[in-house]
Amino acid sequence: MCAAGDHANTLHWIRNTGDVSPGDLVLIDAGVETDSLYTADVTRTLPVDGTFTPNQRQVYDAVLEAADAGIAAARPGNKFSDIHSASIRVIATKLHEWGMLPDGVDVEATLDPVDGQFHRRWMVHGTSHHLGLDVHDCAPALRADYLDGELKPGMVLTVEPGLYFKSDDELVPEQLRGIGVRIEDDLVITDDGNRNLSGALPAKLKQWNAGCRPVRVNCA
Ligand SMILES: [Mn+2]
Repeated sequence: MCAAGDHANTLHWIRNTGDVSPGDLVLIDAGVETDSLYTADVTRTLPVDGTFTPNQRQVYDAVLEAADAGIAAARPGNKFSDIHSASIRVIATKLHEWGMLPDGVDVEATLDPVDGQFHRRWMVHGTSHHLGLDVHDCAPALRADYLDGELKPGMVLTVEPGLYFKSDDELVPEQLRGIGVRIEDDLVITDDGNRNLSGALPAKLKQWNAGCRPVRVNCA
């Protein structure tokens, strides 16, 4: 899926249409299925003309921080849902800093599963899904086995927080409207943490500065 500008705020812009204009971001969510039938999908969000505006950078850095927090929580012994909890806490904290939560609602209040969840307006999906023979592998599994299931070495899953500020959303500060960002990596859980299978795809400026470039993947 490829979406530029405000189209990135539609979760699955499967029309893959629209102008790619200087000054906009382009969001590319790329999935593959190999000859073995195993699947994967990764997402990167890039500035079309090579440079983030300060507002785009603000949103991108928030999503990147949420991704790092989710990746840090992806280790054996944690629950699958701990990844989402870690990422969504960062998202909620940023939205609170930016004054986007209702008056009197702090981070803990919005994270309350029953009376909160105001932040979900701008990240309406979960942070992770398993990868396997289905790109959303085992998604219909019972909560006890999936969300509440324990992470174990060999499991492969995504971490993909995002923030989506539609151009006509009047609850979003005007300067942030029209910006949509998602960063998605694929991890394998190891004995002592995880290995980022898509880490060679730069998500951070320092990776570019260090000369890191996307690698060619041979699926044969
Ligand atoms: Mn995905």
